[in-house]
Amino acid sequence: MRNVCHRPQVCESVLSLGSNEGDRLAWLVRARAALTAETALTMQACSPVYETDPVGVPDAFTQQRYLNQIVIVETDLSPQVFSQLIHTIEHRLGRTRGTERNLPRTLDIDIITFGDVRSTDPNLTLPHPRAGTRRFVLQPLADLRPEARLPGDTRTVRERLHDLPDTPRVTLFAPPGCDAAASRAPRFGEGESS
Ligand code: PH2
Ligand code: MG
Repeated sequence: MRNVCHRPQVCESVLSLGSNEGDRLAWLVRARAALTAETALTMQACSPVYETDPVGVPDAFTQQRYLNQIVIVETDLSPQVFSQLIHTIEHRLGRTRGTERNLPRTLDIDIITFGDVRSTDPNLTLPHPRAGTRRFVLQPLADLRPEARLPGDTRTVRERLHDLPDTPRVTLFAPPGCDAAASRAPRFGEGESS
C-alpha cells in the first residue's frame, strides 16, 4: 500500500474479492474485468486466488468455501465516490445476497484500504475493521505487499499473518494474474452514451 496519499493525487486502494456461490472463479474473473474496464481506476496488482474456510457465516453454510483474492488499484476518486463505484460494479454484475448477514454471495468486493485514510463512518469504515485478523485477506495481501501496514497499525501485513492461527484454512487455488485490459467502459459519472 502506498500509505501516503493526498488527493487529488492518485491513491492506492486494496480490494478483497470474494465469492462462495455459483461459478466462484468466474465471478472473480468478471469482477477483475469490470475493474479493469473502469477508466477511473488502474489495476496495479492481483494476488493468487485462495480457497478459504468461511468466517462468521450461519451454521447451514459452513461447508460453502469461498474463493478470495486481493486486487490493488489506483484511483483519483474520493473514497466516497470510489465506494459508490464499487457498489455499482457489484450490482451491475448481478450480485445476489440475502438479507441475513453473511449469507452465500456470488460476489463481494470489500474496500480494505484507501490510501492512508482512516474513517469510522459506518458506511465506509477504513481500513476494513476486520482485515487485520482475517487470513483470507492477509494471506493474499502478504503475497503482494508483505511489508505494508494497514493504516494505523504498528505491525506489517507479514507480521499480522504470522500471528494468526492456521484455521480457518486458506489454500492456494489459482496462480496470480490480472486479465488483459478489457475495452474501456465510460468513466464513472459519465453518461453511458458519452
Ligand atoms: N466474507 C464474509 C464473511 N466470511 N469468509 C471467507 N472465507 N471469505 C470471505 O470473503 C468472507 C467470509 C463477508 O463478506
Ligand atoms: Mg466481505
